[in-house]
Amino acid sequence: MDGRDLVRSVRILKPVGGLRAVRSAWRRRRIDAEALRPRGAERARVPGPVEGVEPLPGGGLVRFARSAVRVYVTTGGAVFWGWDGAEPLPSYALAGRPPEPDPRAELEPDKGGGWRVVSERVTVAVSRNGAVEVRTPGGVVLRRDVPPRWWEPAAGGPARWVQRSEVPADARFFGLGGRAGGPRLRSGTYRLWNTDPRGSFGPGDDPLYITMPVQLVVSDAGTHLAFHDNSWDGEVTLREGEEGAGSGHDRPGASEVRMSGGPLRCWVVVGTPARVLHGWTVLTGAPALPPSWALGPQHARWGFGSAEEVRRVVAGYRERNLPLSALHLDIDHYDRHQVFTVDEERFPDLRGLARTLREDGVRLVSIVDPAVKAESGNAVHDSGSRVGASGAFVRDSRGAVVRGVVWPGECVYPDFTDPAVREWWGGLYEERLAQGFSGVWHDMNEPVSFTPFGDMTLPRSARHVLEGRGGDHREAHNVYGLAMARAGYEGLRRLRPDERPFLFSRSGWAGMQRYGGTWSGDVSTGWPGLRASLSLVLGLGLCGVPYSGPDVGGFDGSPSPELFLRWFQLGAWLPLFRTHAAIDAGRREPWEFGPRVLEHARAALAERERLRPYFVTLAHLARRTGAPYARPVWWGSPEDRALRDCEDAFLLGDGLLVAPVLARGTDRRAVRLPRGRWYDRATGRAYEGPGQVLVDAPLSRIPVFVRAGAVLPVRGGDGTAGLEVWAPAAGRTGGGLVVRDAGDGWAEAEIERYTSRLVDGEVVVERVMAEGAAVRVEGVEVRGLG
Ligand code: MIG
Repeated sequence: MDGRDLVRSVRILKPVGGLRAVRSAWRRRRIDAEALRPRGAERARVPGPVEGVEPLPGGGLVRFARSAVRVYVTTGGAVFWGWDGAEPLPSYALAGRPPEPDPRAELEPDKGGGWRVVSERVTVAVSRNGAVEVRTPGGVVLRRDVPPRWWEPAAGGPARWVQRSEVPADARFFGLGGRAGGPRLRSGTYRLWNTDPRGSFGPGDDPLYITMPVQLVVSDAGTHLAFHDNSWDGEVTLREGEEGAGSGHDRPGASEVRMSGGPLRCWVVVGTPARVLHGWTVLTGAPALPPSWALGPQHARWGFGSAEEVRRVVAGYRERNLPLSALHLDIDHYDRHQVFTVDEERFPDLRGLARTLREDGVRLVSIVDPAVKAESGNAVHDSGSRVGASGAFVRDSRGAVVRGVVWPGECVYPDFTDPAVREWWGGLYEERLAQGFSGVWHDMNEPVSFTPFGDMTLPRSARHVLEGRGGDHREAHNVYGLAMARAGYEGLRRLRPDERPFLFSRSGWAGMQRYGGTWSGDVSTGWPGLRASLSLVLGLGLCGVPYSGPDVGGFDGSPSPELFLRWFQLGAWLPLFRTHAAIDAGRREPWEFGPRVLEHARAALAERERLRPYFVTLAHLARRTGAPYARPVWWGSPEDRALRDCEDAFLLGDGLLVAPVLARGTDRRAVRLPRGRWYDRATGRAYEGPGQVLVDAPLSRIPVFVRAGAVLPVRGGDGTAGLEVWAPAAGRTGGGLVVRDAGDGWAEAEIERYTSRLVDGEVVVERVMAEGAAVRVEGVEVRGLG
């Protein structure tokens, strides 16, 4: 533990009683030492030489002297391989049944005594000693796994393994869940263990709350996603390659995945970035569609203190005519920090408060923590103790309920990997709905138990049901938040079947998008934190989780007015747009930073409101295609190497490019544009990409560009729907998709398709109807002409 950790722990432990936490940490250490034998002597193993093959649907089984690998291609073009009998199921990541093997794909001999499966979109080859290669249909190698290696403890127990892979020398890595130092993942080691970083984090802190063995690799040869479906503690070491400047001495990029147990199985999806994300959501599920109010501005704070303060804050927005869609209540509205309770003294009539806010168009969102106060008399504790034969709470290897320390004091932890526990827990949200809440915010679900030293989580030996298979926390830890999200989402669906749940969760794993989104967690206040918050949103989007956003203004301390404003201006263009801060941090209401910041924040809010229909469209498209709202600038042109290294701007859907200000004292900034014509949305000036341009970035706004020809759905100040159209470049056409808000239920909204073209110096916009007929749209607002 370094000095900073110590300071952080003291800050955390003071309010909950340090002694208890120290005791709990010792208990954890003792119980793990007793239950988890040291690994002792280990035997190393590699597959050895090939011995035979067995054709099976979509591919086959290749047998080696000391292992076998099942490999197949699915109808959607995703490739699966699993060693030592590993199959796609069981899996926490997959959405139900895995995709079917492609019946046309067959195992055939490959050069050098190996075997391969050729399909329309991808070829996968297994060499005679167990290397696995993924190639494009043209035969270019995208990824080459050397034969894996296992270490088996002689005394029994989980085998650990390592898988080394090579990727092209020019490749860039992205993903691995939410990483603060990205979005481009530099050479280094990234741990796979969901972690509360204690206090607040910056770009150098790793791992954070959401880790995933998902890597998105972009190179000249193509884009691919590799997913090692294994939830155990592990680490990934990445090394970016180097090109020998034509000397022929390229050093390939490398990935080394090390897992401390669990299956060695891998999914690979290849194609354009859009294809890859689509394939990924076919595998792991479509992102939940947030209700449209969740795409509006939201405000939170730990420590609002009382109903009066909440009313005062909401009135502050209304008096200044600032839009506000939702207000979030943190743990301080609970009765002594206990989940599913209300402090009746400070919030005497929460239902009434919710009702009046709702009349003003403001919804209430509630924090939900997983840890339950270990005290009989606590209703959640008592009802949980009656679930099934042994109760809902995680037990240790001796059968005693595991106790940790969180805000309410000594706590127990629901085992969300048990279907019966999920069902019980989901039912508890009835109380939240009855209090008038419209959505939930899951926190502390890494899960956290405060400790002054070591890992702030449950003992590694703690037992989990794991859907009936049984296992321990080493396997369950990383999917704890995911399983909690499932419990909450399914509970809300049962309780209120006509409304789409609004849920976002601090921790999670591959597939969490099925249940909702996430947020940055406790990003530290400062310019580095601002940068880290963009990294998280972009990286998570590439892992299939499109809805997220930072604590605008940073979690701790007090941002300078300038920093707050720049954060606010970025947040306004991200899916979750929420101001939030810690109990001992400065204020985050936009009027707290002086009149100038207020006016500029007002402008950012107005832009957000104007583009709400665009955000609604992007939410629908994310659900249907897996494409995140906020995408790295290389999304449409991954072959542009300069764009792969660009981390200070992003695309918002197909139409916009947002270039936030991430440094102090900026009034101009360089922006790297993808190919094509782009307009500065504020000045209307046209720029031709690809290339770098220098544009104004005054305090009043951040640079936002529109793609020439774009058709964007907007909402006028009076609430009327309209289209904002930007002239296509001469000889080019443009267009856009629009999906309108169909309410907060489950009605399927139709996709409207628009095209734009130049006819005699005039922009013609047409709506393409189902039968291919085109209907001219009159009266649109066209910009960028001359
Ligand atoms: O240990 O509920 O990330 O958003 O305000 C801190 C109090 C617990 C951490 C969350 C933060 C929230 C805070 N929580």
